[in-house]
Amino acid sequence: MQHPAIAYIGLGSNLSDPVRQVRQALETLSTLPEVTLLKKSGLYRSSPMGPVGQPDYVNGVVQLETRLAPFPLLDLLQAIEQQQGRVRNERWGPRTLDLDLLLYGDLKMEGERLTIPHPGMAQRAFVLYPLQEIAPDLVIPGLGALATLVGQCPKQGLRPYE
Ligand code: A4P
Ligand code: MG
Repeated sequence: MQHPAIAYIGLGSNLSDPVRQVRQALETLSTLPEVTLLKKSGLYRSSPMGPVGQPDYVNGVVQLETRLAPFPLLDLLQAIEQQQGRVRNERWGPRTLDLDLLLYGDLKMEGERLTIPHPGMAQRAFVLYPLQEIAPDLVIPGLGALATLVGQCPKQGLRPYE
C-alpha cells in the first residue's frame, strides 16, 4: 500500500448529453472504494480544441485522495471511460468521456502511456480555470504557480455551464 496522494482529474465530454456524461463520471468517482473525492469544480462549457466542426465540450476538474499508484489510477479512469461508451478514434476528436490524470502529488513523469503533469495543461483554459476554483494556491511540478499560468491563459471561449 502506498501513502495516500492527492491527484487531480480533468473531465471532458462533447457527445451523448455531455453534462449527463460528466455527472455520471463524478458519481462513479465518488463511489469508488479506492478513491476519496475531496473537491469538485463547477462545470464549464468550452470551445473545442482540435478538429473543427465538433460540438462544444463540458469540462470540470476534481481533486481526490488515493492510495492507488499512478498506473492503477489511470487503469481505473480508462475503465470508467469504457463503461460510458468511449470509442477511441481520432486524436482530439469528439468523445463521450475523457478522464485525464492531470496531477499526482508532486510527481513528474514522461512515458508512452502516462505523462504527468498532463501534456498541454498549462495552455488549456478548460483545465486551468476550473483547477483554480478548487485549488487556487496550487503549484504545478515543473510549471510553477497555477495563478501565474491562469494569468497567462486566455479564456478560449470558456464559460460557466448554467
Ligand atoms: N496518456 C498519457 N498521459 C496521460 C494522462 N496524464 N492522463 C495517454 C490520461 N491519459 C494519458 O489518450 C491517449 C493516451 O494518452 C491514452 O492511451 C493514455 O495512455 P486518449 O484519451 O485515448 O486520446 P485523446 O484524449 O484524444 O488524446 P490526448 O492527446 O490525451 O488528448 P487530450 O489532451 O486528452 O485532449 N477541447 C475542449 N474544449 N475540452 C476538452 O476537454 N479534450 C481534448 C482531448 C481535445 N479537445 C478538447 C478537450
Ligand atoms: Mg485524453
